[in-house]
Amino acid sequence: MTHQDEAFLADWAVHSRFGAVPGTSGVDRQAASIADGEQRAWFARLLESHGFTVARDAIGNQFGLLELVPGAPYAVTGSHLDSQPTAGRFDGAYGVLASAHACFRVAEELRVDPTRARFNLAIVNWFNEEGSRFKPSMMGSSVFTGKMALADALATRDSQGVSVREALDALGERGDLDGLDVASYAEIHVQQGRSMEEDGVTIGLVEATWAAHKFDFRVTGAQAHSGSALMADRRDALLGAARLVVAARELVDDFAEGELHTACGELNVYPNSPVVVASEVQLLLDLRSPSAEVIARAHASLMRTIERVQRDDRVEIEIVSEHSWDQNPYPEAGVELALQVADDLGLARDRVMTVAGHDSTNMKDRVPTVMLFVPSVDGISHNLDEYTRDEDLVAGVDHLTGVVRRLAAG
Ligand code: HGY
Ligand code: MN
Ligand code: MN
Ligand code: MN
Repeated sequence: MTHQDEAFLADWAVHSRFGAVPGTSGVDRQAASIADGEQRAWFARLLESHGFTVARDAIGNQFGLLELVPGAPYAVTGSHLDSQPTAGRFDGAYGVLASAHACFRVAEELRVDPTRARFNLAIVNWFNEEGSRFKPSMMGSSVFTGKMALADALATRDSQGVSVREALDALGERGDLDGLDVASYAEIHVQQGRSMEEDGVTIGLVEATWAAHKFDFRVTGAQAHSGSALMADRRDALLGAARLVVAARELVDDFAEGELHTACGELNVYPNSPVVVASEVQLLLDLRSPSAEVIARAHASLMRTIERVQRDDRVEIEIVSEHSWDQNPYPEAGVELALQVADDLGLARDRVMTVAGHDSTNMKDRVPTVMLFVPSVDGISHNLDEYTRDEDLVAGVDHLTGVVRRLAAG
C-alpha cells in the first residue's frame, strides 16, 4: 500500500460519511439535497487543496480544472456523487474520488515535467446521474452533451414540486461555466453486477452497453368507496397499474435467460387511502436488454397489454415520458488503451458489457471515452449493503491513473 493509496483511502473514508444512513454502510445523498450540497462543498475544497480551480455549469455539473497547456482541450475524468434514496456509498462516488486522485497524481508528474503535458486536466462530478429525485437519470451529462435541453432539466420538478433550478440555487450550485473543450473522457465505476467477482477480474474493460427503455406511465381511473362501490362500477387505477407491473415481469419469461430485465421501482398512488379506490397512479417501468430487437418486441408487447388493461379495467393509461439509450459499443480504442494499462500493471482484466447506464453512456457518443469497472461484492448495488474491497478500490485508482496519464500526457 503506497502513501498515494493511503491518501486515497483517507479521503474515501471521509467522503463516505456524507449522507450516511445510521446503522448501515449506505447513504442517502440524492441530487441537490442538503447532503449533496455538503459533499459538493467538501469536494470543492479537496480539489482546490490540490491546485484545481472549481467551476460549475448551468445544470450544476461540478468541475475541477487544471490548465497545463494554455488553450488546449481537457482530458476529463469523473462520475457522479449523487445517490439513490437508500443506496451504497460506492455507486458514482468511487469514480469521482478515484478520478480526483488519479488527476492529483498525474498533475504532480506534469508539474515536474510540464513538457510532457498534451492536454489540460479536468475532474467532473456530474449532476443527478441517478434520476431518483429528479427524472430522468444522467441529467447533468445529458445536458452537457446536448441530449437534454437545459431549460427542460431546470424546470423538472420533484414529488414536492421543487424544481431543479430552485434546488440547485438553494445550494448555490448553479454556475456560469459555459461548456468545456473535451479531448477525452474516462470513468471508473463499481460493476453493480457479480460477473467480475465470480471470474476473479480486477479491472472491467467496458466494451458496450445494454439498451434501456424507461417509461413514466399515468394510469387514470375513478375514485370510489373501496367498500360500497359496486365492483362492476369501479375504474381502479391501482389495479390497472398492478396488471402492468406483473405483465412487465412476465415479459421476461418470453425471452431467453439474460435477454430482458424489467422492474417497476416507483409507484405513486392517488389519493393513497385504504378506503378509497385509487383514481390515479404514476408508474415508472424500466426495461433493459443486450438486444435492441428484444427491447422493441417487449415495447410492442407492453403496448398490447395496455390496450387490454384499458379495455378490461376501464382505465386510461398514458405514457407521460420515455427515456432510453441504445445497445451500442464503447470506443474500441479506449478498451485497447485500458487493456494495455491493466497489463502494464499486471491486473486481471476482462471485457465486459455494462447493464447500468452511466454518464459515459452520454459522453461516449461525443468524445473518445474509456469506461472501467471494479468488482462489486455479490453484485449488490442500489442497496445499502453495496461493497467493494479496498484492494480493488486502490487497484482501480492505480489503473485510472495510468489511463489519465496516457490520455493527458505524451
Ligand atoms: O439507469 C441507470 O442505469 C443509471 O444507474 N441511472
Ligand atoms: Mn452510478
Ligand atoms: Mn446508480
Ligand atoms: Mn447509473
